[in-house]
Amino acid sequence: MNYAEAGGLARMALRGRLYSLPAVSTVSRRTATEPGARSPSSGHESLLLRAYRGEAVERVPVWFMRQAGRSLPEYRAIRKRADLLEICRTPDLAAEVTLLPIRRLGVDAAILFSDITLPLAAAGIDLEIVAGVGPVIADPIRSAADLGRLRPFDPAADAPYVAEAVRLAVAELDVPLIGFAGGPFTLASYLIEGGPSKAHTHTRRLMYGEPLLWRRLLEALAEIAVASLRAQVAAGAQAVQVFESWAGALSPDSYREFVLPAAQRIFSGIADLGVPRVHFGVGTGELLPLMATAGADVVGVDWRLPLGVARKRLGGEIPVQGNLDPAICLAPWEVVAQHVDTVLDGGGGRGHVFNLGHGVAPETDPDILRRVVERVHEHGVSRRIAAPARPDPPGD
Ligand code: 1CP
Repeated sequence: MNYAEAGGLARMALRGRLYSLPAVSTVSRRTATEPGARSPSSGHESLLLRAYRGEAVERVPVWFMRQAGRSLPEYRAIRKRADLLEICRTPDLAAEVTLLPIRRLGVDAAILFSDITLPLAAAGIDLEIVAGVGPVIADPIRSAADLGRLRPFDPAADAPYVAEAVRLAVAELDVPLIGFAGGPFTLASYLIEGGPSKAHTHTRRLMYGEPLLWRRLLEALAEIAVASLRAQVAAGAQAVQVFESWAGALSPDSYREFVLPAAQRIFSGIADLGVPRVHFGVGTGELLPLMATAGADVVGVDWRLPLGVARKRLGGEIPVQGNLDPAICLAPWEVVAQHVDTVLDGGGGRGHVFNLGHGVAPETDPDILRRVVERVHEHGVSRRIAAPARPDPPGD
């Protein structure tokens, strides 16, 4: 039996087991804490973790950012009964939503169902996630006095349901669970703007105009991320991703001066845990050389750069994750398939985890995502996987 067949059988077995779970919110609380429960380390030899470490793999692993919510009908059904933060605060539900894409799409990793702004709410910020808008903060943070409202985050006391959701999900998973946190610039933007923003004008004004206050805010946000990620890993998450989604709003010089130190603090603050650390942002083509110095093991790349070029900008050594344009998944299948192959070829096999260049668009047909996974599984056995050297793209 070749690897692809073995993988297919394993996946069928996994799907069979997961499909046999009742539909919603029935993950047993007991299962996760029983001594016989599957150990969180069971996925250590998984494709995902090996690819994140830059080791040779039999095929390219694949998962999707924002795979757990958004486009899945099962998720929408759950959302009719509970709002987003309620799901996050109810471990059975959060674990259940985390498992949905594993069942339906056959991806090689799960990502915890939560939100990057949840630790802020748990650390004293009056925050609501408004349907169709995103996180909205009643009283934005724009002064030293405002900063006092952001207290340190103690995951065990402030958000024990997160660790419980991780334990419940991990007990059911045969693939690694990825924990995550918001990057300091991205979280600062929500706190300062009071909600989603395209221009991040208040944020940049404060950054340039009140650099000391900015630094204190970013240090506080870095500590929140470290605490949150450490708690998720202690509960069983086997890799972590820092979503610095909006860092692309900055020039390289501004990123270096105002954000990089906090990013470095996050990655050094979790280095001893030994789990792969992914650093992702959107529109970060010009920031990649700096992001390579933040201390992550893997850098996520959006769809604006060919992966070969991204690798070169990253110095050629760091594994990459990405980078299919999420909008391509809205096109006819033949178009999608062609672009999947282009990403796989550009990724060069080794040290590549297939993903979208940003989150799944809500209107995506989950069946297209399932076919993308199948295609990556079939075609992601790169000729170059066994080759020691990564491709060296011509020019930049
Ligand atoms: O797969 C998953 O969906 C896992 C859970 C998850 C993750 C990884 C959610 C649930 N949010 C996130 C991360 C997140 N949240 C990011 C980083 C990823 C990215 O860049 O897309 C960001 C920026 C947020 C903030 C946020 N939360 C937004 C974006 C608003 C903006 O500024 O444009 C939105 C719309 C939310 C709400 C939210 N969080 C999660 C879901 C599924 C939703 C959609 C709303 C809902 O279903 O009610």
